[in-house]
Amino acid sequence: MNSRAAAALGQKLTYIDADPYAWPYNGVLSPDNTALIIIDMQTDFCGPGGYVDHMGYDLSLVRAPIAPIKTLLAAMRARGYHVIHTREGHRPDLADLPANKRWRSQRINAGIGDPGPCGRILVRGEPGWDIIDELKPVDGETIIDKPGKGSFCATDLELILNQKRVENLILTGITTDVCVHTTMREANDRGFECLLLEDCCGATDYGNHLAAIKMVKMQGGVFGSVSNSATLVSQLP
Ligand code: C5J
Repeated sequence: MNSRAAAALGQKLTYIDADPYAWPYNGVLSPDNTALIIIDMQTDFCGPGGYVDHMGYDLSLVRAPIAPIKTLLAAMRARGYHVIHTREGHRPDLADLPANKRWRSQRINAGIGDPGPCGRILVRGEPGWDIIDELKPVDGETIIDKPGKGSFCATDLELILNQKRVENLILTGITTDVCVHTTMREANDRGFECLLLEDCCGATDYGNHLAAIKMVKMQGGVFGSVSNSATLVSQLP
């Protein structure tokens, strides 16, 4: 819906304080046309013994968004917004795992499909692939299983968003510079109006997290706009 149509229906326009522009661009923001997307909050990406832990990265960086997402999720569930969770992972027979992705993971001792303390790394159905307890989906929420970094590649996410008439996407999860960024870029190219919440995402390197946020803000908001969970919750209709 555009802002003129919203005004004709007597719908109040709402803008969330964000950088570099107040979001969404047209002020049309409601639980009907807006979804919270929580990307890859799986043990493999933020839990002990998972994929990221295998690679030796500092887990505190990827665990930092858990508490803010939990608070945000409760607020958005209470207001009736659409909630979508994603999980990166591969079929048990690894038929959807590109050979180069497997090779690169093996090089750094975190072979996708190999056994580890949380089961086979990044394999669907294994304990490490599951969404962490703090952010478990509830009935009625959409779960997207994706083999890649972007949530639109080889999934039915776009079809589902279109069926639900979703126009605005609020992006959270891990990692800021990889799966969150790729998803935001894909969504932006498809015409979705995107908001990245900087305290609700995290990367395996803090400099990369900051750089990924900075990239969004270039060119007047090249992929959308950036805010934080406290601002959003206080201004959300
Ligand atoms: C990565 C992700 N980094 N969820 N996945 O491989 O960002």
